[in-house]
Amino acid sequence: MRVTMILPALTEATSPLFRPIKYSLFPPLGLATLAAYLRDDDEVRILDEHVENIDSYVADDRPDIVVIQAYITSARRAYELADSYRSRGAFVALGGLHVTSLPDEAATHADAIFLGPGEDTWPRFLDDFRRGSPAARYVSTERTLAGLPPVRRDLIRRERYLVPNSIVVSRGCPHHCDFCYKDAFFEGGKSFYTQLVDDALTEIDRLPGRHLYFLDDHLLGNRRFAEALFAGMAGMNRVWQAASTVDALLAPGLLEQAVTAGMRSVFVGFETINAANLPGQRKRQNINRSYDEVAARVHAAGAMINASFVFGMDDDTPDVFDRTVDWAVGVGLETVTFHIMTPYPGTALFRRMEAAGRISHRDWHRYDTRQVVFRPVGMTPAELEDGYWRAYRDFYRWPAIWRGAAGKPLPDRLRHLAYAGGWKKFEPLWDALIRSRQVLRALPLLETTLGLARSGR
Ligand code: B12
Repeated sequence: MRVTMILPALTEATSPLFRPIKYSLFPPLGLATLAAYLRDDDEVRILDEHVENIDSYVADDRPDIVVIQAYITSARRAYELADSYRSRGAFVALGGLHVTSLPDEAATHADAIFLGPGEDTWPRFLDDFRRGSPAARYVSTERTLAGLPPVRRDLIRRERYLVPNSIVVSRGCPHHCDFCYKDAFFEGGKSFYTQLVDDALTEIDRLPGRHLYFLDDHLLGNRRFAEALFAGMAGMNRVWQAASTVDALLAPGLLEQAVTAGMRSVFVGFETINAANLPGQRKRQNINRSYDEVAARVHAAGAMINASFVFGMDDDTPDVFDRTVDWAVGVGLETVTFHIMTPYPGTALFRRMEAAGRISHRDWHRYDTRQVVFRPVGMTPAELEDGYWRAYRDFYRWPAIWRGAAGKPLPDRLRHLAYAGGWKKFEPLWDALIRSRQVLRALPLLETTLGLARSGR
């Protein structure tokens, strides 16, 4: 059987918003996870449109099944590919976050749609398909990561990514924030579950090189699991980055164990510096937590912070941009990711906005967190969009980068400058390397810079 698996581009490579470094950071693992359920004699290929032009391959491709993973901003492209494959007689299987949020929309472009994670539904479908009786809709209900077949990393074009060792050892998150897709995606079963620690360690052990990139929504979400994982990783000489919430980082001891196990940077969902926004967004894990303390603790432990902020919540007014940047620079955050609040279909936030008549349109490809797609309360859409871009510019200005780095011990100051400066200021250099397909040459360069910056510790 011939199977083609496609991850369509979230933002077309021809768009001025396409940033090669962002899309080439690490390989996503959804399709390689599903490919593991195929047989040895099946012929399979994974195409990631963020890192390769797939048009000429697709034009001549005649698989038995095409699997397409759709995110909200890639849905339009996903449907275009699906329609084209269907017209050529391939069986089209569509899944992913957007398909789960809007199954009826997706179903018009597919022979079978998949709701939720695929570890239970995909093997069931494969059996049905081989028997000649596939269903039109599969809904995930059984949630476990025990005994998964190993991710088909051999199908990933490692040389196309900056950190080729992405890994995911859990699914979902224990929290239920209003704006998050997760509750819809995991409906009908567990919404947070982990691998067995030994399986996770075995997978880590199999990965070559030193750098890992954990894709988990919240690696520190189950304390017992995280502690056992970090204990097992302690002697492995790995360096890695992961995502966590503020409450987990404040929990005594856990952060330090993560750093001992090699965590060098943590993505933190601060989301808003307006405490009044938090209850409305059900961001309970942030309520009454000191963000200053989180920053101080992570830095004292020796790790860097990549902070996430969302602008446009109902208590935000036009001063939120300057206040956020000022705080972020003041506490020395190394990198930040700003988002404009975006009500994804299927979320509680979307339902609330829709009921209030505040959704501006349903052009899903514009739901990319860089454009305002709803009617904000405390400012105009133009103020929100301008403020978002200004916040990025202000955070990554050299005087702000210097101010953020000042006051840190020398090795950390150098590392701060390398990261904050390296990420944004030298982006054209990274992009040139990536476009010339020299991604793997960029990594040692980065490692040398950071290695030097760490050598004082
Ligand atoms: C990789 C990644 C990216 C990459 C994507 C590039 C790329 N090449 O894919 C990058 C870094 C570019 C990125 C960007 C963004 N991302 Co992102 N990203 C991820 C991340 C960390 C990992 C994805 C992954 O590999 N997961 C592990 C695999 C195993 O899970 P999976 O992909 O979901 O696959 C399973 C199922 O979906 C299902 N499935 C999927 N397809 C199919 C098909 C079939 C047929 C079947 C049967 C099953 C199936 O089966 C798989 C196995 O269970 C996720 C977080 C996460 N933990 O998933 C966020 C995540 C997807 N990103 C998110 C967001 C918000 C963004 C941004 C909008 C952020 C921003 N403002 O910059 C941008 C998108 C910009 C844009 N233009 O739209 C959100 C999405 C929310 C939503 N409702 O869509 C997530 C969930 C993070 C989060 N917790 O908020 N992202």
